[in-house]
Amino acid sequence: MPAFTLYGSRGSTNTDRVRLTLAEGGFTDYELVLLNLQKGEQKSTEHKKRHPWGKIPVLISAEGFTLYESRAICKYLATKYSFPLLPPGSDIEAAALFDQGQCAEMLYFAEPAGRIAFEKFAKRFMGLPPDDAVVSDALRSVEMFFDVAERLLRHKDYMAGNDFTLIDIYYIPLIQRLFACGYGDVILGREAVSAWWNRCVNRPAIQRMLAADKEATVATGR
Ligand SMILES: N[C@@H](CCC(=O)N[C@@H](CS)C(=O)NCC(=O)O)C(=O)O
Repeated sequence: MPAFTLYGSRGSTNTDRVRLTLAEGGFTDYELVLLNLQKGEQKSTEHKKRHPWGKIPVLISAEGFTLYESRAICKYLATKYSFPLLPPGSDIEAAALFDQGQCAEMLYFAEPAGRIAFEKFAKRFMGLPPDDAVVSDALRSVEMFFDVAERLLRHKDYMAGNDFTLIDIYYIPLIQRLFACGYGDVILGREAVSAWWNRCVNRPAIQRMLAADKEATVATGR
């Protein structure tokens, strides 16, 4: 029996955050159950018992422990299986900087980047046109975010300090989505941000997972 089941969806940035964490930790003893969001499988009565808001990802351990929210799942997995992706628990300041990095990622980056991904990517599959006003407002926020990140990354290698952590992983799926939507310049147009991005995506485990996903995308024609 696998250690846990991960309920997710293909092409879901929140699921990919967890999958990248597992890839980086070299952990494979789990089952991935894919729900079809277009068919609304995440809103079934059965799935709402796992996630009261009817979303993915959700982790259920072999013992029945249930957890939702991608970042909480990533942190749980890194702690439980000792992936070297968290600051040492004994270093209170490093832990505080990690929490600070998570808040900045969620509120200042993922919020506007998620709006762009929804308008320019998800809506395509719903047969709806993007709202250009929402996109340009969100793009302005993302640009402003990376202007600040550019200054910070001139003095540290990674988002939460000098080590690669979960915080860096948290960015990867939505940045990839920005590239897919034609906004890669927000990264490539900034020297320190671009160098940080290369450090992240050139990690062997991350490279392998992204390459496998790219192949799967080509094979399914999405
Ligand atoms: N903050 C949540 C967001 C979860 C989320 O919005 N998941 C999306 C897929 S990427 C979803 O389930 N969308 C379908 C829906 O809301 O019905 C997390 O990080 O897990």
